[in-house]
Amino acid sequence: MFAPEDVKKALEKAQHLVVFTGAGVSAESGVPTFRDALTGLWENFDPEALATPEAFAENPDFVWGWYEWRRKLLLEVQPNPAHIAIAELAKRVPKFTLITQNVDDLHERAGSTDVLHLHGSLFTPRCFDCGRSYEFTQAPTLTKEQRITPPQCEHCSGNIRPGVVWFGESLPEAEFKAAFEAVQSCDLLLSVGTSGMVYPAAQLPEIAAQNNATVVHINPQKMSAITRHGYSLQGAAGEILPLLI
Ligand code: BV8
Ligand code: ZN
Repeated sequence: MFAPEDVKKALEKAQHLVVFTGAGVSAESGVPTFRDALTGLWENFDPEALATPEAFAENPDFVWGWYEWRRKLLLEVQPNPAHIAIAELAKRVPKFTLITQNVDDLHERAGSTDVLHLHGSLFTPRCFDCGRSYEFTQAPTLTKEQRITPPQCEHCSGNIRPGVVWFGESLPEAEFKAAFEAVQSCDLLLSVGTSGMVYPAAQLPEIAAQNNATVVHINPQKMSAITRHGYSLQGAAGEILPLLI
């Protein structure tokens, strides 16, 4: 049985630590995981159908409403002890890389810097047509789940879209390249709160294992049984990660 003590030993020796996170690291802050974010208006929708350029082109108000709903939820929550422990871990090792699938800003609000957002962010909207970036002028106004007409681009009056990576869209090149290089050279990788279902991000812990890094999954579920590599530290990130500091 792999214990926090074993990770602490590995941390003391680590030259390059990679922390790879998913929705589970934000769960204890009250941020619904990707599938749980489908409430009310969006309840009966499959995320892979909603989080696509096609869905936005077809139904911009419906999709924009969903993202404004998630942005509103984020403004009401705080980073949790897992985010704070990860920011602290960065100071304890010679080389550190933080890779996330999350589109929230809780790692940054906990003090982490240079976070590699593989799937974009809810805070970097841009024009769907000309790609120019857009600055939010106000907090989301919606009081309940509702359709909202996206703002218009001041350059080409195209619809403004969320700055996230939708299914079928390629990941941001620089971030993916940096993440790929990091997992190939790290000696310890902590995979925190991810079900490892979405590709190509889900490959990263595997590549680290193939490069002889020690891989530890921190998740209430026994992930090593699912990924067939690495160790499992079963439990909530907000309870386990502070034990490593
Ligand atoms: C692309 C942004 C190609 C949007 C997201 C290979 C095989 C099969 C399919 C594919 C493949 N390659 C590509 C695909 C298609 C697709 C894909 O992977 N589909 C899956 C569903 C089968 N991938 C893509 O489309 C990608 N693009 O491939 O482009 C291409 C190439 C060239 C040119 C053009 C195109 C793009 C994928 C990105 C999609 N965008 N997010 C938004 O947020 O709205 S994905 C989104 O879902 C998140 O970012 C995240 O990645 C994923 C959710 O997963 P998790 O974060 O792991 O969360 P989940 O809820 O699943 O699990 C939570 C876990 O936490 C659980 O394990 C739970 O036990 C645990 N937990 C709960 N509480 C806690 C906890 N753990 C710790 N502590 C707790 N307290
Ligand atoms: Zn435009």
